[in-house]
Amino acid sequence: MALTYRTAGESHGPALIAVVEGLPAGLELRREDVDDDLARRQLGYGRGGRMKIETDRVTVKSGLRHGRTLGSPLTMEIPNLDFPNWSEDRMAVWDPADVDPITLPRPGHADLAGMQKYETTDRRNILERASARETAARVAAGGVAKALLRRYGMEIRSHVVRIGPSAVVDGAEPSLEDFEGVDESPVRCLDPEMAKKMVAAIKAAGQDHDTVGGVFEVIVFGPLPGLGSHVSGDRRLDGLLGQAMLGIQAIKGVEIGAGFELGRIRGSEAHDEIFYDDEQGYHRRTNRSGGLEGGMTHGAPLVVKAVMKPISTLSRPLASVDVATKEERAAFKERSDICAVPAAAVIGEAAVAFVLAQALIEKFGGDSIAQLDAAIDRYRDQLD
Ligand code: EPS
Repeated sequence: MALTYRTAGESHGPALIAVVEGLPAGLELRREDVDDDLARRQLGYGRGGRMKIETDRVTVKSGLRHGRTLGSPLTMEIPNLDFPNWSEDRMAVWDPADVDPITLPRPGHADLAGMQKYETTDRRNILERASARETAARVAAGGVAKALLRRYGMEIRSHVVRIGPSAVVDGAEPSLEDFEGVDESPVRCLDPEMAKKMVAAIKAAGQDHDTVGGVFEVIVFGPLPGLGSHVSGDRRLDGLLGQAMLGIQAIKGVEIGAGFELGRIRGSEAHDEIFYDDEQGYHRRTNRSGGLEGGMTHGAPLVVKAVMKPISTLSRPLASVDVATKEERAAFKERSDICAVPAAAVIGEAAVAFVLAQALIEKFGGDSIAQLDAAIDRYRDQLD
């Protein structure tokens, strides 16, 4: 059984839901495995008013008993605490309500293409699902994936490396210990001086009624070698990670390891030479491959970067066209964030975690956690 997840839920509907299927029975889960990441997703300098309304926590509806998975679909629900403010009219579930349609699409959002595709002149029918609020459910699924990976020594961290013009200088790859205080940084940046500049960039964008994007990096420490496969393009982990990252709202580019820089340097500088000693086994002194060769993990940390475009809801809106009248008018204003890159980094962790957990289950299978443990132990012995 492959490991999969599906989310459901609208931004201002009753709740967000994640259904995770294909987990082995007997995996121990703690509330914090999921709720701590949900809380981390809500943080970051530059978030809007909504985060003051919500306190994202899951209620488990199926698949868990006495803190252990049953092997059945795991359903997690995150209520939208804002829903009661919308349930009477704009987001009433059953009763028709007399609400004016929003006919002004925002440039950069799913609005216009969604209205054309799904045949509606009310932008709300599109934006409610396109909203990045949905990522709360993905983070819940990612929290479960992380708990599974942690059991086998894989730890996932993230940090923000650019907000608008302010970027950390490319230096040594951070170690696991370097991430200790990253959640205390208002922008989840490892360099406190750069964090101040990033905060200033967000503040300046806000003062200009504008928004700002950035770049974050996700690192997996201790990946088991041999996850993914070279044998078909759609099984290469690079491609699967790219899909998962680019499937996050507002993500426009992904790099693995040295990424686009590899187009500038020569082969002799681009690859990670292979060494061996009794203590470390096979190892590398560099990690330009970002832990992946031939679409497979090779044991070095997995390093994935992604760029998030500036949020497309502007409080000084860009030009648009009213779909009801075809008149040129400014796009609709909506409550939003100035910058959500620190939150996107947490969502990126979840995306990477789920892909890696899928590759783990694909390789080792097992209906129970004991069967999975045994298969991984055998593999480790074989590697030794
Ligand atoms: C978000 C909730 C949303 C937005 C944001 C992310 O809440 P609301 O629309 O009620 O303010 O803050 O969504 C978007 C950036 C977007 O474009 O829709 C969240 O929970 O992360």
